[in-house]
Amino acid sequence: MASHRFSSVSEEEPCCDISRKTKICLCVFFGLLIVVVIAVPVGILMWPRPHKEWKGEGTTAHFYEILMGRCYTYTQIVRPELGHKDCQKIGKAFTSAFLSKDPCSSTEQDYEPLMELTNQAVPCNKTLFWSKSSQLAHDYTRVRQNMFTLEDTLLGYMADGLRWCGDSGSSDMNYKSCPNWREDCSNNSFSVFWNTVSKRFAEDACGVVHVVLNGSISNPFDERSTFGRVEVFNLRPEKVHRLQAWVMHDIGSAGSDSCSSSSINVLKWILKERSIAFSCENNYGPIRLLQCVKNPEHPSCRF
Ligand code: N1C
Repeated sequence: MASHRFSSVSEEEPCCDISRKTKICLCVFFGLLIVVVIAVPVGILMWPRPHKEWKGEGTTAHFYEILMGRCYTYTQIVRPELGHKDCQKIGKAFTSAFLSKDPCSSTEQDYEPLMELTNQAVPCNKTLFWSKSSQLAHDYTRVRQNMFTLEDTLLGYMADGLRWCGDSGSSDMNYKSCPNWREDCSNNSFSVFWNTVSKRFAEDACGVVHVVLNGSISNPFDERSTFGRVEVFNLRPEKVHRLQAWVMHDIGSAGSDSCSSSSINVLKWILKERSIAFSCENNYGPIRLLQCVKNPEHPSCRF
């Protein structure tokens, strides 16, 4: 009997050992299976995908910080009279307009919340447009502080000279490349922004409005420029009485008849059709003086 009991125990032990090992093996197996079936696909989905490559320069480094810094500088120092603007909200609305979105399918609606947070009245007779004459126009408003280019308003001031874009497959900005207007797509986040804010800037203008044009290039008025495509067509004839053009030649460049050139005639004609009066002056004195400050020795600057 004793020998029978002994032999039955010794027969069971190897059997129990095997089943414990088997259980451990099964646990490890199912554990691994869960990792493979769940964790790997989740990991793949969550893994940051490389941004698409575009032909244009990528988002400006420290874009958000620059935007915020400029917003506070403008509202606290440059134009404190503008009153309270919520820079945190403005910054969020700016980035929400393009982050996690296809940078080639940007729309005016994307920028609508940003536009609402940054509305700003420019006094009548004080709007200054420019085309291919950015430096000169801004030199002028720097000294004529009561005149405004778009970059002298909050939103233009914040965005001036920056580049930005996002990607539909990522919540980050693309710092490597952004779509170019010519080579990639026209509805890119950057161009749509300038079209949208330029449109509002023109719609809001009133009284006599001004434009600085570059008389040293073949077409001082370019119908494909933002000024020629967007701003001229969004002036409101019921409140804009006249457009005054100042066609400026670089110091030392030949020719002084730009106001009678064919491209300026096109501008005149478009405005006539829109019932807005037009006047034009070559080398407007006060702006000429600014050019001369930079070129005091030039013969044309000897008054
Ligand atoms: O295409 P443009 O000039 O005629 O645009 C200038 C015109 C101005 O009157 C502004 O109100 O349109 C507005 N505007 C800007 O304020 C602006 N700041 C920076 C348009 N574009 C602006 N930028 C960038 O310069 C933007 O990248 C755009 O494509 C250029 C346009 O410059 P431009 O051809 O000399």
